[in-house]
Amino acid sequence: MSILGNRVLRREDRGFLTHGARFTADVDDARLDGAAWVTFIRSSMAHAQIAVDASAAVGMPGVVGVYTAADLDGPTVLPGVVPLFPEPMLNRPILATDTVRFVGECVAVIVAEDPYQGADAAEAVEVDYKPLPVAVDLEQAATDVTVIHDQVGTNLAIDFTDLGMATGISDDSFFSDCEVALEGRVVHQRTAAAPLEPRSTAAAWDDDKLVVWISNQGPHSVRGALEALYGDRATGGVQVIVPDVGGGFGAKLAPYPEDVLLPWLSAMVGCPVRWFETRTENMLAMGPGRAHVHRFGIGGTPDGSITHYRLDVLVDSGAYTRIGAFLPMFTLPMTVGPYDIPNVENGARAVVTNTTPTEAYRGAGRPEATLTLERAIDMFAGEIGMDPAEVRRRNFLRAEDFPVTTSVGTEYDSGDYEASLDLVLRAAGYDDLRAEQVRRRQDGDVTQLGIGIASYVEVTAGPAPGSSEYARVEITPEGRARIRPGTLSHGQGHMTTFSMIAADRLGMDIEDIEFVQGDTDLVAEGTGTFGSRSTQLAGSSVHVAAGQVVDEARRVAADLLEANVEDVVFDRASGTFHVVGSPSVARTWADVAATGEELAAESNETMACTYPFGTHLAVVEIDTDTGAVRLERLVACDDAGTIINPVIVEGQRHGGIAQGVAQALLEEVAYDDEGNPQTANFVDYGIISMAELPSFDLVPLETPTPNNPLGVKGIGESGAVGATPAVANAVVDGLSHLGIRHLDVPLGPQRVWEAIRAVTG
Ligand code: MCN
Repeated sequence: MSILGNRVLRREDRGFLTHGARFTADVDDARLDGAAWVTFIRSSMAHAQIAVDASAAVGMPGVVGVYTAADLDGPTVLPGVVPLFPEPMLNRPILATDTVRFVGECVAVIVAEDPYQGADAAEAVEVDYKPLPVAVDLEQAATDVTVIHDQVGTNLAIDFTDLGMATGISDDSFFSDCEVALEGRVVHQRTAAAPLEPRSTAAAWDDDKLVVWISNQGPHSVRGALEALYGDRATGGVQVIVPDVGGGFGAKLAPYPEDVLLPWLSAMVGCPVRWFETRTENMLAMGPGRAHVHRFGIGGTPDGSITHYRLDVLVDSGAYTRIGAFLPMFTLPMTVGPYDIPNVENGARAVVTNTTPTEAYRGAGRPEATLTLERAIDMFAGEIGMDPAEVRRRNFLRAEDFPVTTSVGTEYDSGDYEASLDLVLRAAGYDDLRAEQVRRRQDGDVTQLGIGIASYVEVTAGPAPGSSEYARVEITPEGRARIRPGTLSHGQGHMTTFSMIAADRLGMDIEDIEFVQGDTDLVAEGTGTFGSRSTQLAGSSVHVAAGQVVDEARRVAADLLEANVEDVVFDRASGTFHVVGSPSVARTWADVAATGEELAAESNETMACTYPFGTHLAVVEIDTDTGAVRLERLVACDDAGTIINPVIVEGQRHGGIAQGVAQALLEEVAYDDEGNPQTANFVDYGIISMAELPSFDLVPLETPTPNNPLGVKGIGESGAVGATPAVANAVVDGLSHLGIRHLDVPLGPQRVWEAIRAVTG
């Protein structure tokens, strides 16, 4: 019987629970002996001309190097991060030269014998600021009132319509055929990835070889960036090692200026160097996510049919174009979500502001498409006086029509959206919830009940049409197996699930599978972990390569059995090879391996992306006296195709839902009008905890995809896609009898209380 689908506990947790994790800052490697510590000096102003005088730091106790942009004779600008696009004009300087454009931008760097000496010397660096006008608000910045990059002359960094990735936005006549039409604006606030392990990097030159340790989601991508910057000097090659990682959530994807400067610093001071950031540095300088403002229009008929939809996206790039600026490439293809809406138009623009450059954050473009669409559907339902569940049901793409190409040209693989809605409504007891809501309204209860539904479809292993990921499978001399995927598990449990995939194919116990990742000298190729791509791409490559290894082993076994290879079968249940009909005379993996023949295979096949979907239902209680919202229930159905390991999938859903709820109720990276961060630590930033969350009800559904041999879709981000709109819809629903039609997230008590006061006086 196959191990796939079994509730196997995470193999990696044994180590974490006994000796603990070994993060980059814990690395104990002889190549880092005698390492000096790096401290960055950061801008305290959002937009200013600067003059840096670091001379007072030179010669301070323990200080071995003091550098400003003027000293750099190595790399000065961070390379572009999204190869799909032309090299952007607004790449970030590694150290600011004459202008700073956000609080937290690096202006100078100290290398010292210990971090405390580095902190003291940093105090001695003088930065003279001549303030410039700031552009913090995204919509204002889009009007070019204050231009941030003089050499470009506009804050518009990318127009996705010009790139042919959007239809463009027409005029109001677009909705002229609609009996019912309404429009709205939805703010997607900036949220921090806030991994428990902040960023950390170390670098050493081992003769002509550059070795870098980094807390990151894709060692090979980092190696590529470092080769581009240091290839001439690193004639012995570049090795990137990623030890245990305490969360990334998308923000540790591309290397940052701090990371890529370390090799240069190491060469300058002549010893290895290490860096790790404080929580405040992390909140200032690691890119946040979301940061969209959308305008939408929706139109249809009073009987609930939606015929027209418009989505106009503005995304905040922050001061330079990093991954966040490009994420509409995932928002636009998901414009119509799970619905059959024939007339659609969309547009997207990325705009620079005097804030920290934005990055990917769990969901990266798809939660944004979903929140706007699901708010629009609820507002449409309110306008025509129809139950929001019914409006969704009437407009879903039908299960029998898959595979289906949507009106924006996205090719969905498999799905049954109505099934996910029905399962959730049943599990939640929807009719009873509505009855209870009516009762509380009639009784004038202070605590009102809100019920919110969100249906979604998202894309994993995107962007379309598809991509590939490397994996190698090899048999060890003892007859066990070793797998080397090009992805990087940083909390997702790949050691367990990928071992299950290999064990299933090789007929071995998962304890016989050795898992190797995170070292470019040990794994030949790779792209990394993001976009919930790992299982469908690297997992499938493990599956394919393991199948090839079995075929090779059959040939070797045939020699041992003195039989024709066509007559030899592999029995996966026992993990042995035998001649057809003679199972008693069998050869084991150990027998085959003992011949000394190399048994190994690699796979890196391109596979189409997949489209996981689901429905979330949130129940909230709203204290109408104080505006406090409490999430009482969250019922979620998240389809991820065939499930490899339900325990891990449930864990991924829990984590994603928690972060989705956080966006709906709590978390926001905030700036004042001058661009000063207001949330630079975990006291001011309302990071979600167990105290704010109920136990979630997870409803299973498996709709295998035809797009890869395992039938799997991604699950890593689904929770974050579905939960935010479900909770947001629940809060507005709970206040709709007061005449409230829309509220922007995060729905903290003050915002909710003010909204109630505005309508009740
Ligand atoms: N899985 C499964 N069956 C499926 C799909 C997935 O058993 N049908 C399992 C996988 O084998 C894997 C896990 O679920 O162990 C997640 O797989 P997948 O959906 O392929 O996603 P990735 O492994 O590519 O992870 C990326 C995704 C993203 S994009 C973010 S952001 C995110 C996330 O995963 N960041 C995380 N989950 C995180 N979890 C932790 N603990 N920390 C982060 O930083």
